[in-house]
Order: sequence, then C-alpha cells, then structure tokens
Amino acid sequence: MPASLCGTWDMISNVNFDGYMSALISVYLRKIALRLKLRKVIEQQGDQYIIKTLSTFRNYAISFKTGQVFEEFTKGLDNRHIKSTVTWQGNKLTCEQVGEKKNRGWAHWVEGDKLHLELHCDGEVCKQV
Ligand code: 1AG
Repeated sequence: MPASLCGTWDMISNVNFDGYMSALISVYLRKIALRLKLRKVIEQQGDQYIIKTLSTFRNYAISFKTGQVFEEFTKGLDNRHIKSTVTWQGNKLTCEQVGEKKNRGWAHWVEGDKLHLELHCDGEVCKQV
C-alpha cells in the first residue's frame, strides 16, 4: 500500500511552474500564479478522492474515482475540457489528461513527510513539493 496522500500540504518549492504554465496560458496570469504559495488538501474514501488546490487568488478542486475516466474542466486555470484518468502506478497517484494539449498529466506521491507533485504538459515539467 502506498503512503496516504491525505492531509493539508503547504508548498515549499516549485520548479519550472512558469515553463509548465507557458504550455497552457499566456503571460499575464502566469505572473500572478507564480507568486502564489499553493496549498493542497487531499481527502480519500476508498477509491474516491477529492484534491483541492487552494490559494489567495483562486481555488481549484477535482473529485474522481481511480481507474474511471472523468470529464475535467480546468475552470479558472487554462479553462480547457479534458478527459482525465487517475491510477496508481507503484507509489504514484498518476493522472493522464487527454485533450487539446499533448502529453498532459501529473503525479502525486509521498516521500518521507513531504507531498510531491510533478506536472507535465508538452515538453515542460514542473516539480512541486
Ligand atoms: C492541478 O494540480 C492544478 C494545480 O491540476 C494548479 C496548477 C497549475 C495551474 C495550471 C495552469 C495555469 C493557469 C492559470 C493560472 C491561474 C491561477 C493559478 C491558481 C492556481 C491555484 C488554483 C494537480 C493535482 C490535482 O493536484 O488537481
């Protein structure tokens, strides 16, 4: 069993967030987004998850069951409609996001007492802890 991702997690590092965002949105919002200290709140009941990304500027939340494709609308982010599927790959909770943008997705995992997130889109990879 992978370590639980549940809890409230405050960002301590964020590498190449601007590069990742450049694959998705224009420069104006990126300037604001780059300054944010994001908080993740992750809740789980069985294979049902809720992941909230919270900030002083905007909030974003998704709710899904692992192994089942769901319609994701990235409201307040890049505002795209994508088909998302989240599965466990080893110790990583991994999401594939199929839509207009190629090679889009993310993975969450716990290492020690820290929550990690890798976001990718096109050739860009952002690493958040
Ligand atoms: C995510 O995390 C969303 C995390 O899917 C937010 C990360 C990136 C934002 C994406 C594109 C930039 C678009 C607009 C920037 C404007 C505001 C930024 C506000 C961010 C806080 C909501 C993966 C996973 C589950 O944790 O969602």
